[in-house]
Order: sequence, then structure tokens, then C-alpha cells
Amino acid sequence: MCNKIQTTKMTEKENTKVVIKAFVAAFMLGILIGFVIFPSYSQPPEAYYSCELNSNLTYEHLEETILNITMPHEYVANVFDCSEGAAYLEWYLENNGFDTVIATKGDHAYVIVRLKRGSYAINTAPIHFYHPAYYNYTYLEPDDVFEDIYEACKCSWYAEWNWWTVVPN
Ligand SMILES: [Ca+2]
Repeated sequence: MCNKIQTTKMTEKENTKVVIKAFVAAFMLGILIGFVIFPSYSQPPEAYYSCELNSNLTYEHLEETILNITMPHEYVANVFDCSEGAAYLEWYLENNGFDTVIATKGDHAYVIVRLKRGSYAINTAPIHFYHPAYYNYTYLEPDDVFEDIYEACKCSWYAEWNWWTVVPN
């Protein structure tokens, strides 16, 4: 009788292990299939950067460019928030010749534009841009800096940056 109970308990334990293993396997398979079927989710579109940097651009050029940008998506937490907004802005400014990096401080993401005469931190969240001239300059000392989208996706969870998956083509 005792033996029988022990055997039953062992079987339950083994069953649990099998179920856990199956879940882990299904999860891993799901990720793998996700990468194969939906590579755009984790990979930036081709020819992401198609413009040469222009070192002659000035603060006035930056100001003019920023004030004319329309964000492609409204602010939605975890969908298009500060990180997707920053990644989009880095892409946009780079493709207008500005040397731009994605920066993070705590859990906030924004961009820094490097011009000959100084750097400017620019925020995209929650809704509108802060004028760089009025921005809090402590943001020029970020925790992390990513030179481009590839570095951001490699060093940090890519789903934070993949704005192209939520913005219509
Ligand atoms: Ca860059």
C-alpha cells in the first residue's frame, strides 16, 4: 500500500516535469518561429539609414527640422512610447544628416543630437517634442548611449525600439 502511494507521487512529479518541459519547448519553438516568420519584428527594415551625415548642419537646421516633424503614431505606452519614439527620431534625424544617438536614463529613452557646437537632448514623450533650447540638460549625461538601431536592438530588448512594426508603411 505504502509503495503504491509513493509510486503515484513519483508519477505526479514526473508528469509535472514533463508538462514544464513541454511548455518551455513550446515557448522556445514559438520564439524561433516568430523570428523566421516575422523577422521584421526584431530586425530593422533594409536600408534603414540611407543618408550621409552632414557635419555642417547647425542648431538652426536642427530646430527647423524638429519643429516640422509629425510623429507617425500617437503616444501609447508599450506600443509607441518614449523608446519607439526615440528610435523613430534617431532614424528620422540620421536620414536628414544629423549625427544622432539613442540615449537612456533610468527607464526613459530619448535622443541626443551631436552638432559641431554642442549636443542637444530631445524628448519625444509623451506627446510633443521639447524644444531643445528649453530641455533639461541633465539629460546630456545618459546612463547608456546606442549609436544606432542595431546597437540598441543588440544591447537592449529589441521590442522597445521596433517602431516600424506599429507604424503603417
Ligand atoms: Ca546614430
